[in-house]
Amino acid sequence: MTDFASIAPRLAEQAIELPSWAFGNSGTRFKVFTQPGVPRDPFEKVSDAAQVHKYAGLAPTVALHIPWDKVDDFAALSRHAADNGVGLGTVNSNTFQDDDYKLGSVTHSDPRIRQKATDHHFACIDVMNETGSRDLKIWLADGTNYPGQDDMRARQDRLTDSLSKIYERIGENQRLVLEYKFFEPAFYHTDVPDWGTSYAQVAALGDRAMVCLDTGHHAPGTNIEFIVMQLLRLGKLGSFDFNSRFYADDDLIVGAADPFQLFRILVEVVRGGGYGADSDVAFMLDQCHNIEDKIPGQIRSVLNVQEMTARALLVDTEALAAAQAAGDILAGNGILMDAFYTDVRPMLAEWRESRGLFADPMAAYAASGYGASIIDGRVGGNQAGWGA
Ligand code: PSV
Ligand code: MN
Repeated sequence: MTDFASIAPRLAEQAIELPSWAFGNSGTRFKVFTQPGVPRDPFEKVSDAAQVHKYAGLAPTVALHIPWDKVDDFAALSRHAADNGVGLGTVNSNTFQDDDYKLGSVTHSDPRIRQKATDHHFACIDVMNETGSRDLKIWLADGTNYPGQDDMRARQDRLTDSLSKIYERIGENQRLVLEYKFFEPAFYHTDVPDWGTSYAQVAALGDRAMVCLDTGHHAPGTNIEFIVMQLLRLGKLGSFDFNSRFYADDDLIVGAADPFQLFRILVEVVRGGGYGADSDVAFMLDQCHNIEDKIPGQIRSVLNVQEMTARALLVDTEALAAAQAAGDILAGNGILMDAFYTDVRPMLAEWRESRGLFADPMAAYAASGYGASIIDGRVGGNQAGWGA
């Protein structure tokens, strides 16, 4: 197997973007739980995200969600991020929390509502221009609940039309990334349910339109690493939204439900050139921490991705290629499993220390007192959550 020392330099190339919404209150449709110390505004969300980077050393940017993270002065938010050692990243649009969008947003049959949804994306691009963000990430709740409710073909055509208007607006150095999800909140059909639909839509737009793969957005049993391989092969994998699921869009800590799946995904990422300084594939988390502490939840998450990345980098690719060429099934499988079963945690701890980082980021954060300071300090105001 490849040894850790030879892959160590590559680990420094990793950057994982954090979602601002991971730091706000969240829950299920049954209950949104509040936690003491939760941010009251985007500035405090960025401060919390900066803690994750301070302790884990691999989460240098924060994704924004508009309008949840709308502020009067985005330059001031960018400065606040920089002062805390991080930057602002992807801008996520939101066309799923307005009564007008009950029957859809950019796919709606009413041109007024389609225009409203398109204008919202234009406003997101204005934010990107202020923050210097590269990616506009679009996830649509559009779909129907009943057969016959609307014409699926017409909706797909309206989607193409709206996306092309949005795409025309993005700058030369910006990208549009279109996320897919197979169900929810629409239950009969979803307008962008799968990678194929997202791919068909973005391929028609142009080079700066890519697919976003959210690991939680597939039917049980889907071979996600195959999709990763295919999108990388086609040059259309724009970004990852990492999280874990047991059942549906659970948004649990990445690597918690099925670490082996995360490993397999990262093996294909590395194999396909989607990892490292030369790749444009964005690694992001899209998670909520409904019952556990949010900042340590995010620290644990980025460490999980780092651990599985290290294991993926450890795969002896030469030996694997030889086994595959020889048709040696068990050798090929064994080479992959050797890397997967390597406990890289002690080596990562040493590697972190050698770079002036904390050997144990979870323990260092716990000892820092930051958690208690925000509980004491954030008194009054309205905590951020799914509406703000
Ligand atoms: C809804 O399913 C969702 O979790 C999507 O994955 C988006 O990326 C995220 O919300 C933020 O809009
Ligand atoms: Mn997502």
